[in-house]
Amino acid sequence: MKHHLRRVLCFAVVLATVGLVRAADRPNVLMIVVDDLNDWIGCLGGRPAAITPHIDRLAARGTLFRNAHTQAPLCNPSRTSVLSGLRPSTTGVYGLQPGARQVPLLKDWEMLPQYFQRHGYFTASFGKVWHDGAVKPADRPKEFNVYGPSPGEPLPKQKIVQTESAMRVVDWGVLPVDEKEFADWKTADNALAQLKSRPKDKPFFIAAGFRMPHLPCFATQKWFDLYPEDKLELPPVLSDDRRDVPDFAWYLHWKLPEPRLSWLEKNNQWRSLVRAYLASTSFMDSQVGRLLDGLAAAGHADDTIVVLWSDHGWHIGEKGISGKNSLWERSTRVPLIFAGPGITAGAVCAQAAELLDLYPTLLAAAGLPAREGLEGHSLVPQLRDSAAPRPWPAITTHNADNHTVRSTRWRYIRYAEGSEELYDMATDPNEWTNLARDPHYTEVKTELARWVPAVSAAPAPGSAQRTLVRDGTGWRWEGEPIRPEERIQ
Ligand SMILES: [Ca+2]
Ligand SMILES: [Ca+2]
Repeated sequence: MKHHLRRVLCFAVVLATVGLVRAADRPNVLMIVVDDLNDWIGCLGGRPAAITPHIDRLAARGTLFRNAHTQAPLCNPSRTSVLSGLRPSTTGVYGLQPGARQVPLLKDWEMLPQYFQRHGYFTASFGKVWHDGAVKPADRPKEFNVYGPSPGEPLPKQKIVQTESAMRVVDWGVLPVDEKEFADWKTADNALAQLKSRPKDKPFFIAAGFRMPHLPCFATQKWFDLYPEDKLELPPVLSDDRRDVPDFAWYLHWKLPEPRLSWLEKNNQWRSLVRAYLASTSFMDSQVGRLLDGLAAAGHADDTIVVLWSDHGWHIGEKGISGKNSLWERSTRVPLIFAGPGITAGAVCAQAAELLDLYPTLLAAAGLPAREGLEGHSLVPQLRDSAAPRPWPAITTHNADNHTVRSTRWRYIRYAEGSEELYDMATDPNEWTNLARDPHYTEVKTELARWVPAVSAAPAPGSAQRTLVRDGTGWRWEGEPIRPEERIQ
């Protein structure tokens, strides 16, 4: 019996290897993308703690990567990296522009969903999967069989919070509308409808991209009620935390005082933004729940790989800023969860993982042929056994030539002009003490620095000008000031 089982298993492995498994027998994929969700979710134990029972139950039936990091702390470059399987330092996509298909290297590059489509999958996208505007309407049919709608949020007649910015999306608070008006509700609805109406002779790859908790952080009253103001916890911050970071970092990671955080402090609104971020996170989580319930109701709980990830994290006050666009843990750390056939339930992997690993991982987990030329590494060994060794750290890049390397224990940052930061994440999880100038850590830095990409591509044509120039005693952006819309992305 044992021999027989072994023979059957060997045969299955051979079939999968040579690509003879019928497409219809392959697992489906449901990819849930979240926008600007940091690690304040229940299963990651972040503080303050968001109430996220549905993401937590997905983690409980799968494998949670608790040291997962984005390759770029901004929507467009992060999503371009995930879907192409290439680093920002390879593509030169560091900013909100250009869209991937405008980059010569990526013009005809086979993106992750296209790879599934060529191997017999029906593919569909709803909500914000690619960054808004990254794919021109004429190109959309090439990216997915169905490039579904990506609704925007309902906006109140007037801004709820009169922030320093006139932009309508820089806003947060209770929005007393029917929940079904929210973009994420509609996106869940559209994905669930497609689950029913899809062609049944093919496995599916359906991607649903939620917009919350990206600004504007709106939700109905019941989600705010989860977080009574008097019991609200604020993130831990150290005043003058930036004293021991290089000059260059002051400019690359927002010149202080950062205008929005100053406004929050001056107007006593810091708590209100934290509360709105948590409330909109919980609302988004409820839509994850609707997707998971719909998948189970359609009979696909057991034959579908579900992967959930956020494009990058978010600061609300840590290191003196509110927002993203930094090389610190608040910006780089993201939720990353896989669940489904062949994936260990209830497992937590502490080793460093990159969103870049999604492309090779999903191919391997679905039994598709591996693809040459991807820069990530399959996480399937960790999906089988979360303790399986993994030599690679996670690397995040912010504008050309600024990199951070995150290992299980350390964070190392090296900026374009050579200055450095080093944090011992085991003893200093908030990254308050920069150890880079302490000669005691020279070897640690040398070991981490060898992972810094050897070549950083110049910003791809069409990128916004983002060059820091030395000016007197410090640095400034060439063509200052930083455009306000870049602050809110
Ligand atoms: Ca984002
Ligand atoms: Ca510090």
